[in-house]
Amino acid sequence: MERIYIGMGSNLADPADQLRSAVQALAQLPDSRFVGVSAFYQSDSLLPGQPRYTNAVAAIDSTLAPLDLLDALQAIELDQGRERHERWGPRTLDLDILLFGDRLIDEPRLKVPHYHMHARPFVLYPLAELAPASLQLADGRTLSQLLADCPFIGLERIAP
Ligand code: PH2
Ligand code: MG
Ligand code: MG
Repeated sequence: MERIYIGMGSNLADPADQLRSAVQALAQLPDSRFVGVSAFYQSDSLLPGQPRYTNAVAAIDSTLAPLDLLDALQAIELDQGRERHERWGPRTLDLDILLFGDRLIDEPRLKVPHYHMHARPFVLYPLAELAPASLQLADGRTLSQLLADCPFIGLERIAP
């Protein structure tokens, strides 16, 4: 079993409800055990002119291969009405594999650790609710060091 952290985001069609449904779906993944989910956090979109996002992080333990997990997560996104038009467009549900054990994955379909997670407050703060502060990311920095460089600005923590 490897510990996997999954970033969740939504900015369409009742985002908090989308995240709650996603949690139910993650709990049904084959060959996996659901570990937990952070609180939900609201923030403005990185791209102007889009609705505000609700984000959270979930943790699972799994023996699934990374690309099999990616397939399963994309199936959940589609099931919840995800449509891919433009990159970074508004979405009903986005499920991103942030960390997969201590693996470095560089495949055309999947890069882990997730690009940009190191500097996104809406990823790091929910992640910190589930992961130890000593967690090492690929560049050798710990989660607590990354948080120190990532002020809690523009985030609103809401109950799940
Ligand atoms: N995801 C994006 C673009 N902008 N902004 C917030 N606040 N949260 C997101 O998850 C997010 C975003 C594309 O992945
Ligand atoms: Mg994303
Ligand atoms: Mg994504």
